[in-house]
Amino acid sequence: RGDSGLSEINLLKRQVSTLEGQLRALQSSFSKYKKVIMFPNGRIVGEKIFMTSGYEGNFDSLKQRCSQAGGQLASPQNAAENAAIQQIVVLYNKLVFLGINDIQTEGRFKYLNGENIVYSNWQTREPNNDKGIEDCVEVYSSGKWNDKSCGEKRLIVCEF
Ligand code: 293
Ligand code: CA
Repeated sequence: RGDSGLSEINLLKRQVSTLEGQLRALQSSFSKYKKVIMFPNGRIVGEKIFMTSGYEGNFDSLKQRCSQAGGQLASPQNAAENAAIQQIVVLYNKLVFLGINDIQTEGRFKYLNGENIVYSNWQTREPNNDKGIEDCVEVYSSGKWNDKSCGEKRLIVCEF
């Protein structure tokens, strides 16, 4: 070994340094592409991406469209995620439907996978199941939630 071992280490050092440079370039490029691709219809919160296409429809239609795109209707699990959805509501000046409903059991709001919700941001005196027909959840421009009839048409926001 001796000399040949040392030159092999130096070769590896040069290769690592080259890779570090390439990784930095890729990271800065990716950071820019993220901004470009999110403008102006999407928001990134941690690992989650919220995106609207501007489409409006009833709950079933929105649910189907998100699923078709390989995502699901926006289902905020914390205040930061809810704020991202609120920003889209404000930007489009249109209320959205979340991937949350109490269709199965009145008063027990669940995600589309059937699990009970872990976060909520109800408007005061909501959910009120007005006229007994409100099983879906819309987001106001304040970010607050209201239960609403699933047959109403709202803006789509999917999460990926
Ligand atoms: C009632 C009382 C209103 C409330 C409304 C919504 C409908 O009309 O204060 O804003 O229900 O909950 O979803
Ligand atoms: Ca309501």
